[in-house]
Amino acid sequence: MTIATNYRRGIVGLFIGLLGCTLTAVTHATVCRVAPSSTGSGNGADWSNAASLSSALEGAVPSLAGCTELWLKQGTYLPSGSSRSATFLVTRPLAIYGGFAGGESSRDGRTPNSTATVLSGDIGSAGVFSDNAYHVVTMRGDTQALTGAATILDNLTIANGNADGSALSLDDQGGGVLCRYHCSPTFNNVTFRNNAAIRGGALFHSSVTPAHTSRPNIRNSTFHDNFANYGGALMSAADGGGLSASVTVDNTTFTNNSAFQSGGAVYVQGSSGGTASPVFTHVTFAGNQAPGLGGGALAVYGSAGTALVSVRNSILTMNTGSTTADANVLVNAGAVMLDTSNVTGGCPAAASCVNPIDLVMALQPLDWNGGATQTMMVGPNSSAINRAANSWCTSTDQRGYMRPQAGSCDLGAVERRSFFLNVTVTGNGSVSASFPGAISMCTTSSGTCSDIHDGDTVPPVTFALTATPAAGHYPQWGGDCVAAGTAATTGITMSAPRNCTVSFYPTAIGFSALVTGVTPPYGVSLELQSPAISGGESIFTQIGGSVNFSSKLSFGTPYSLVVTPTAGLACRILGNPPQSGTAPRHNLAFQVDCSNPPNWPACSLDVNGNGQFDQADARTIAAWLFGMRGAALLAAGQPSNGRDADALHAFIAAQVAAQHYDIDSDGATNALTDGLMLVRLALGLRYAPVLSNALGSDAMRTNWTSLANYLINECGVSLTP
Ligand SMILES: [Ca+2]
Ligand SMILES: [Ca+2]
Ligand SMILES: [Ca+2]
Ligand SMILES: [Ca+2]
Repeated sequence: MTIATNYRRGIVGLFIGLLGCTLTAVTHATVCRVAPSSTGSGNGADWSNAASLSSALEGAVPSLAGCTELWLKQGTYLPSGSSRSATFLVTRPLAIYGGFAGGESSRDGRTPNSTATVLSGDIGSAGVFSDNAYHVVTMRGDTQALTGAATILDNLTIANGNADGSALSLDDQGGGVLCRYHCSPTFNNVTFRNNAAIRGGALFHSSVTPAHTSRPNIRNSTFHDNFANYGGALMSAADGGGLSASVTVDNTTFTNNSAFQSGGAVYVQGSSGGTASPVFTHVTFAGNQAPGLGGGALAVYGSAGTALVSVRNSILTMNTGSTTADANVLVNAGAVMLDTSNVTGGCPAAASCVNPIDLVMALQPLDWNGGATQTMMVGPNSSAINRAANSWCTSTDQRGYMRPQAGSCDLGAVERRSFFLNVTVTGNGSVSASFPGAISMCTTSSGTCSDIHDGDTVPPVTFALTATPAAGHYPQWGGDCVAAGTAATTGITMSAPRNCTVSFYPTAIGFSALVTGVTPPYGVSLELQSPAISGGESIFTQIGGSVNFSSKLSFGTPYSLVVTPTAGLACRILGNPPQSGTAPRHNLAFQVDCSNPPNWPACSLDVNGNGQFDQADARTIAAWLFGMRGAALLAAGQPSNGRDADALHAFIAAQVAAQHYDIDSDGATNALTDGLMLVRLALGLRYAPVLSNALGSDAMRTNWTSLANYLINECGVSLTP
């Protein structure tokens, strides 16, 4: 990489850093607040005037009719009335988000938990199922299309619907949700449980006329303990000429759903000229039952129509049917394509399989494993791990964790996490781990050593890291191990990726003072005062000439340098390091100039000599620190007030040699620390934003006051501290 490239990258970084603002997408959603019981005026404008869910869905007053987003406070919502036809009726596009504590001003403030907000059909006698609503939610897209982009149910539970009524009135389908006409909503982080129907216990969708499309999108959701005659959890139905019904299901778990007849979890029907072509990707079907006719996970009915089911990167296991052959899949006309999926017992005779897998998945029971829904974790040594086809990978798993982990995607709805431990060693020493087979070669100059651990072990993998310094050194932990300070050992809990650093520093800090300009008969006495020095101080007296006076300090101890010239001699201690302070980790090199006229330049940031410190000066200094010289330096330093590149260079070089531009006093003058702060100052920034992410790790001036005092008092800059 060229110096110029470095410079450009650096300058871009400087400006991004100092702007420090975030661009936020502008949305025009009209948000209405909703609570199980309305509060205040019930107009939904804020949490103290929360609407009831029914009035918000109906648009009972103009303010509610204009809602495009509903924020639901946590709690249980029942359709109003005791008629079994009571339902939460959705007839216009609405994004319905659950999980609010009540008080949030953004969706991001919610805790992901789909079970905190429950839309329940348990009307009538509480706990009695037979008098419950036929449909907890009814989505009817006949007057307005209910589409995925604008129609969302998110972070909530739909439970206790019981569609055991008449087929004529459609009260036999969709106990949880009945979704008809142009009905293509998105269900994200939804739990469907304890719903029942004759057809489609939790969700039934169909297009009704050829003009409508029915294509729901189900993501990151769990269907458990739903029941029906056909399609215990879900039924997609396209039963008639020109009708279509296709559902897309990603990262979703179906467990312990039952169909008395067929399709324990899912029943897909494309018959009499209809087309049903659902796609399931990274879905776990486990422990579903269809004892009557079979298809514990899936049943397909494609008589005189098209019923084509695609299943990818999924798990079908522990399901039961009427026979072993139909334990997972029943095909009654139509087709099931299983691509890179695990099916216990091997590829079902009725299905077509690409890369079939028949291994023990070691699924764990449905439980909370992170995310908004309960999931079935694959065991730490499961055959599901890294077995999926990367071409079908989703970007996250059901819990919202990134895929892939450990290089390849896992089968099913959950990606078992892998966390890296990275340890970076600098200085003289080594690091070892108590975990068997863990990091090795974590020694002097070896840079970073790494180790990978399972991220879903409960409780998390824990062990100890031990830093062993070379003689005369001590460890300083940083990164995720920063809390260990200078201890020899620290505990590591692999509940997240960990990046630790260990720096081994000398226990003794070098101290030197270069004295110039003392001629006989004049002399100067230097006193280094510190508790770290035996006797409390070290004294050196010099008559004439220049000398390097050196001593040792311990890190973290206070020090003070006292300079006492003989009468008639004037000496200056240059700006860095501070004349008194606390010993840092870097060596302290003082410059004491007693010459007349002074041998060293006074601190000045006015590089172009126009009488003030301005943006041109800051740019020139930053460019010089990035290594630019000659024409490039001159170009960066415009306007240069007539000074040429050599003059600019000579001025800055002398200032850097005198340590004046090491404004954070970390013992070095760097573009991305000292240079960045000067650019920010020249652009008018003041206070903490000047220092933010711009201090050297061993800086001695670490706050605005000390920085401003230095620049005002030593360098003559006009600032308001
Ligand atoms: Ca009831
Ligand atoms: Ca993986
Ligand atoms: Ca200037
Ligand atoms: Ca510095």
